[in-house]
Amino acid sequence: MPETAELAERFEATLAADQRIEPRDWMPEGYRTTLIRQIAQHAHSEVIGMQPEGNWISRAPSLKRKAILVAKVQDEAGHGLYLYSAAETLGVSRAELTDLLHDGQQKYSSIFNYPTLTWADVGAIGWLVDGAAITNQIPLCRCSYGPYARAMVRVCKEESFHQRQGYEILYTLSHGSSRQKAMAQDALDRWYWPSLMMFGPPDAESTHSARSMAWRIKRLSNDELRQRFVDMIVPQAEALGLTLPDPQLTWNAERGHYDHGPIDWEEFTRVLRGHGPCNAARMEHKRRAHAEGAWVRDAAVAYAAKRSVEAVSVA
Ligand code: FAQ
Repeated sequence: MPETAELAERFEATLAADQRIEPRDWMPEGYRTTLIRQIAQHAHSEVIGMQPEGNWISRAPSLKRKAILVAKVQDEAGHGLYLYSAAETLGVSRAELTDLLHDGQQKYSSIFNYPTLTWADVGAIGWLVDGAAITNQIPLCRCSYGPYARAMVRVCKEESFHQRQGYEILYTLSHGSSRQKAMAQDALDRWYWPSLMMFGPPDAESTHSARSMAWRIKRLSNDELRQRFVDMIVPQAEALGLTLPDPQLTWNAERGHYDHGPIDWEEFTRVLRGHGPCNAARMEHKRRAHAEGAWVRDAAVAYAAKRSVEAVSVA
């Protein structure tokens, strides 16, 4: 059995060669716990993220829109499952992670604490929230931890469909009647700044970035990703004929990027502390749905036990 120092050397050499760490490989405890924290938070976000859009399934304006939205919301559930499975390879169960979320010891993304007031919000979520999610997740396809990186490949493909459907909803509204266009603009006004907050605090205040980047979990910093996102959506907003609600947004020819105005980090902190517009409602709904689903989990466990007894008696 190799000594810890030798195992640590192998771990660092694997990272330096840009190869993947796999579940059976030795890894430092901090690497494991950082991954569990990030993957669990990501999984919880996908699951809680079903609520704002789920709110519109029964009110989607046509059967086609309803079918698309149902498929999208189901995709988010699937993403949650891939991510819980990736976390399980690190030695923690989905049930444990769910308990940690319910106890308030783990988080989900700040963005899902905002309400969906109109149909245009479904478009804004698809365009901006899925757009931000893809911007963040494409580099995660090169994350050093194999199961997380591989889960991201499929998730990104699905998110890109989600982003297009959101953009298409907003495009239709913004090219419709003046009331529809105003509804699209109102949704953009409310979702723009929270979507910039999704990338996390500024680099100088990001507690985990330096370590996570050294371990090649994160490939780009919070601010780099936020910048990519802003640069991507400015021309898209122009094509929609909508205005991003930031009077300070200007092209900086020297940097080759858009400069944006200040983000309200106090609002971000408030939301993270549980005081956003929907934190309490989201968690209340999640805990209730989990309790109401207990009989399904019990039935699945009983069925699996019965099948394993039958398998033993046949053998
Ligand atoms: N919300 O040191 P950093 C989606 C926390 S998926 C809440 O910079 P890190 C799909 C952070 O945990 C959206 N908390 O942290 C979808 C830490 O707290 P702690 C989710 C946040 O991890 C679309 C503290 O602040 N995506 O939308 C947030 O290095 C539509 C310090 O921050 C992912 O989770 C936040 N926004 O970087 C579903 C992607 N930002 O633990 C349905 C994977 C930061 O020390 C509908 N995650 N915090 O108490 C990541 O890439 C990273 O975890 C970051 C944060 C970039 C989010």
